[in-house]
Amino acid sequence: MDGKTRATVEEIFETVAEASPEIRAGLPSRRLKSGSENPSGEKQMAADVFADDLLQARLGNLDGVGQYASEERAEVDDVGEGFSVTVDPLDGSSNLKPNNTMGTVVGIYDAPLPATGEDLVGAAYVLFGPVSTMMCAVDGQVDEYLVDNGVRNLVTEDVALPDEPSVYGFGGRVPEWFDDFSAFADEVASDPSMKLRYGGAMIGDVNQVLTYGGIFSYPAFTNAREGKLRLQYEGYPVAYIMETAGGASSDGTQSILDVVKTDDIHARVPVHVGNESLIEKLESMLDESVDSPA
Ligand code: FBP
Repeated sequence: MDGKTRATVEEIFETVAEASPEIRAGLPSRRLKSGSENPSGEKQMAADVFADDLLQARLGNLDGVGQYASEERAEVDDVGEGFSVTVDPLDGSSNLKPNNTMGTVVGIYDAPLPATGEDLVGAAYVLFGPVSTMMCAVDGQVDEYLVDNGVRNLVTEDVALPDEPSVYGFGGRVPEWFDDFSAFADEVASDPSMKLRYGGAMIGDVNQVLTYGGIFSYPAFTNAREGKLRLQYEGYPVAYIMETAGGASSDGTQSILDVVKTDDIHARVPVHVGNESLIEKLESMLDESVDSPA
């Protein structure tokens, strides 16, 4: 990766880190629904809209950013010349009411949006837990930072997914899972070394997997084969982070990074990320089934 690309990616990461205390400070007074829906038809929280507006203003203002897109706005914003940035401003915002984990997810693409997984030059997420942390993936390496007053302080250099999986979290309604995914879930759950850890915010659940080893899935459903999570804002960035940390990703049949994009900036994708052994097992069990979502 050339120096200019690296510098721009780091500037985007720094801008997101700088905005994060403001996003966090804006949460207590914005725990109510905004009264509007996002382009995917979900009720927006006032906090979703606030975080989106703040990030659009900050990231859109950077010299190296050409496009800004977010889960909370219908169209891609052309803001200048340079990389395209996708944002899920508050991933897991329904966790705001019960005061559970949530975060901000960012993808940086060297191509106009919608882009492909191969166009990613960096991805990151901020996690609002008891403390704010940030996981940044760029140039073949993932680093974890503590975010203090908007400044990133390195805590773990070159994060590597633990070899031995120990936690799992599977999203959605169990009766709507395909039988083959249910069979896989049963097998994971019956492994005495595996514990259920599920919090309802993708980024919190993925961070547990990155920390302890294991698997997170938000699968295809019998009534929604494309699953729930969005390819450009959630699927590609989280797959990039997990694969850079030595793990694997899948939409059920292939790496999420190889999923072919469509013209829909809000397209969805089944998401499975975690240890390679579990992703291989998952793909083999989905392959064997006649009602596999592929
Ligand atoms: P938002 O970005 O709109 O919050 O949606 C994403 C998400 O909250 C994920 O973080 C999480 O994995 C999933 O939706 C949970 O959704 P549900 O509670 O409907 O299963």
